[in-house]
Amino acid sequence: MKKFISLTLLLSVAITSFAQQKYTPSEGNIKARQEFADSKFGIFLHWGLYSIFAQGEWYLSKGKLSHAEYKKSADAFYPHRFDAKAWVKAIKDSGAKYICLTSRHHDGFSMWDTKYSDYDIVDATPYGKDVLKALAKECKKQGLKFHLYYSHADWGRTDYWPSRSSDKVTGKDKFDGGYESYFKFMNNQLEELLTKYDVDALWFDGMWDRRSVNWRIEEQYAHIHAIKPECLIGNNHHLPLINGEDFQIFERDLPGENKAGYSKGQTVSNIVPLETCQTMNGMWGYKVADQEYKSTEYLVRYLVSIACKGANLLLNIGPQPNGELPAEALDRLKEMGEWLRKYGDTVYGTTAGDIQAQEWGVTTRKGNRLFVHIFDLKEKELQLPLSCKVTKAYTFEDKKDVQFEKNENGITLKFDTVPSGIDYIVELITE
Ligand code: FHN
Repeated sequence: MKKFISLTLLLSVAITSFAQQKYTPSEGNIKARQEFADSKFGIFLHWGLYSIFAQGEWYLSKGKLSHAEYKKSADAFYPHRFDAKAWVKAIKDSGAKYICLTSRHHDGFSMWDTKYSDYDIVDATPYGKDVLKALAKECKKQGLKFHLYYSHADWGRTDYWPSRSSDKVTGKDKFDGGYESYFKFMNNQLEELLTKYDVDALWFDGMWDRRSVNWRIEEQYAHIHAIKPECLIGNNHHLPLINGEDFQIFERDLPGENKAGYSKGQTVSNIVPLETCQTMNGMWGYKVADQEYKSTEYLVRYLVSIACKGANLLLNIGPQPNGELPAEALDRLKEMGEWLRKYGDTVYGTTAGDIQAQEWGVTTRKGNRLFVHIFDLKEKELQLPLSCKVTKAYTFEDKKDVQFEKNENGITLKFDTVPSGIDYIVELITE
């Protein structure tokens, strides 16, 4: 008890002085950032109570449901086919280097045995097992990093502010004005996640739900870093980077773009690693009607295009309520893995390419090696606007020389036949 009090005291002293200062990442954190940036590919898993309804993770709010009724579904949550070992193996074989699991989404249901609520997978379901614990253990065993999604928004708690999304939910008591207790609840849960499950990164979401309030976010970040300095913090708030964050998130968009509409005003950081999250079909949580899975060809090209921006892809799967990953998702994981085993050297550990996305494709760089990824070329020649000197060019696949001609705009690659395939890669050695 004494030990606990002094740890809490130490933490709060550290946090109070930390919160006002500009955040300086620890050595371990900087190392973790680099490993994260090099890893380039992770799998996102939106899995929770909402999976049961098979209507996506927003069903409680979009369906204008009663929270009290929705909660009852916990008594039917029995993912008897869940196999942490098989999930992690399939994900590892896809070439992904980390997973990010929704520990608690906006519906407020916790996927671990939290002592701060009974609305969790162990206490409220007949399944009664801690899936987060099983996944954390398997990730460690199979060598994947373990990231956790954590929602700042909560559509059920009475100490969470009224908001556009939570107001649609019926059957719950009114806001009791007690954000202090919600803040404490979140910090307690986060402390639990960090100490019990040895999390490598925390992925926040939901701050966009109420822009006008004081989330005390830097204080929360300081609390996390005081517990585990090397834990990376990212926040999908759709805003520019906030002091204390270790990586920057873009939703359904490449850094610098705003096609999906979430990234308006999100200036791209040149200090921290970047990550784009995207769905494999159209929805984050499992939705029975959504079979619009993106093709492997599209996903490979998307991954490479994100790498060209110097960023990671966090590719989402919505596991089924029975605990299985959908067969369509497993197929894509397998095929992406086959591609990455052959060509991963041109993706992992790379930095942004010298030439940004063109109609024909993209580029990635690793030291003095520049990879030209050709997705779609109609001719046997390709003009590359480069300012660096190219000393050699060959096909990545079989190391056959590719003829090239220097000119005032860079070089022109000359092929015997028009390049084809998912991604025809030419490696250039540059000075
Ligand atoms: O509302 C969530 C949504 O359900 C999902 O979790 C995505 C993932 O990036 N983020 C939020 C919307 O910005």
